[in-house]
Amino acid sequence: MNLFLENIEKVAKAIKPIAKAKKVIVFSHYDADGIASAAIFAKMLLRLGSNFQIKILNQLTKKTASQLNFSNRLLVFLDFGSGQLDSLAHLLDNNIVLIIDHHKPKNLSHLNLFHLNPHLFNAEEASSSVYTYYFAKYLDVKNVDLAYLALVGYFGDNIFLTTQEKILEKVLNECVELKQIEVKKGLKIFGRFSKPLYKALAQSYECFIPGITGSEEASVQFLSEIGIPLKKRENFVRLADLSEEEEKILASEIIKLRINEDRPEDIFGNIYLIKKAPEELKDIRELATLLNALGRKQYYDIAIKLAWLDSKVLNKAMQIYSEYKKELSSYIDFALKNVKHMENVYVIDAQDKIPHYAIGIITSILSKTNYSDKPVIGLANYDEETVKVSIRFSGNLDVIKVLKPIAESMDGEAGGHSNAAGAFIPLEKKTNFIKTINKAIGDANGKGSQEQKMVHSGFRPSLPQ
Ligand SMILES: [Mn+2]
Repeated sequence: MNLFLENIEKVAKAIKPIAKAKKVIVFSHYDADGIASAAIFAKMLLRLGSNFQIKILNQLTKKTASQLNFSNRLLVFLDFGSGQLDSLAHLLDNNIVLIIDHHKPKNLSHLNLFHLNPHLFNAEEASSSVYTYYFAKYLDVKNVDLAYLALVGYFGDNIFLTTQEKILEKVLNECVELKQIEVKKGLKIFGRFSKPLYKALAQSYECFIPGITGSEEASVQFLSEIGIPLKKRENFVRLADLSEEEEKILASEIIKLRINEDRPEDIFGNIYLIKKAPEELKDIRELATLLNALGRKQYYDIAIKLAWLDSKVLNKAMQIYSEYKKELSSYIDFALKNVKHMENVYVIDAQDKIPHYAIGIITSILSKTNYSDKPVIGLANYDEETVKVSIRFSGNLDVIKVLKPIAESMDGEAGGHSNAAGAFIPLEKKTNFIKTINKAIGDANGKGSQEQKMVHSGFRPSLPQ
């Protein structure tokens, strides 16, 4: 067993009596990984009979962290905390602090600190939900029924979708052995159970289908050309209704259309289905998407119950999700009309026209469609004096390396990964920030070789799933 997992086990055994004896406050991030992690941890604490509270935050900023005021508690930070450790230091003398996170950590040791982060153990990076699952399992083996949630968080943090870590294989094998997950080969298109196929194809934003994504008419036409019926017995056909043979035909026709994409065959692959989930939640990626939407709309209770596959909250969750998608659609329109073409970057300065919780998603969408040849930077008001910044680029440039020093030199803070990062900067520095980062990216491109990505022109992106 690897060193990091051994350490998770040790810490879980040490925390168990503390979680029973002390009041526990769990802080977690509002995205699918954070919510999946919180759902695992909460169920574990319920079973332990702990006295606890869950607090989901859209971000653990330095300011929020330094203002936390507790004593004699077990304070738990899931999916954040590692990067804000210096701002949490004041809590360490009078509390026990547990952090389970996978973002770049600050280094600090203290007798009362239990810090579980793969970077500290040279372990491969997965999602917080994966490590939280192993923590819960080592604390009490009956928590293995939560294994599927490790995967939900993993697929929610979709920056990992293309990597194949051993830890993913391990957790996946457990899920299959425990009969929680069924793995099938199929089209990785969102809405297998929940949408008419023609709509699912038109909205297949994650796996782009040239000529189809973005147009329901083109999608209907395409299906008729390849002989897949639009309706069966008066009902619109869903992907779930196709025979294996039909799905294969559909897949090979789609791959033909995608021949100029980076990896045309990527649209066909493993589909992970949660066996005991109601139909709408069966596909792990769909559940992750729902959790993400619920978190962003601040329906945290519903999100956690949904993660536990509680079908009583299903209708409400679907209703919130459809409202959320409508909102996103209007934000996409705004972004497309207002994107500024700068020398080395695209900029969407949304101010209060796009909420801070959506700016990252909108920036991602633009960067994966018409605007993939340069980094896309989105900015939205966070509070009266702070701006949230998102940067996305899948080309050959480590965006966090460029973003972090600039944000920090302007009294801001930054975090994230090489192709997706975010920052908070003071509002008054915004103009200067845009100028500085445009120049810095130009300088960075000059040094390294820059890979030009294909640009899809004249394409109107459809909604993210
Ligand atoms: Mn995460």
